[in-house]
Amino acid sequence: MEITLHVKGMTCGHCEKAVKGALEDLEGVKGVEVHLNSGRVDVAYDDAQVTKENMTEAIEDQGYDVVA
Ligand SMILES: [Cu+2]
Repeated sequence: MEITLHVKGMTCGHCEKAVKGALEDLEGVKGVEVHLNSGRVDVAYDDAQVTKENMTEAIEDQGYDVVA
């Protein structure tokens, strides 16, 4: 499965790393690509192991907002 999340508040490489790292720490996440300029985050995942809600929580825990 693949999903694109729209994340608000990422401004630099540190933000990118924080979001990418938080997602990669989730069981079932296989790949993360962060597009800093557009705020898009592409995630490849196993939907038997992890949900969009899990990803949203992980990102929000880092201090960023998931807008879609
Ligand atoms: Cu930053």
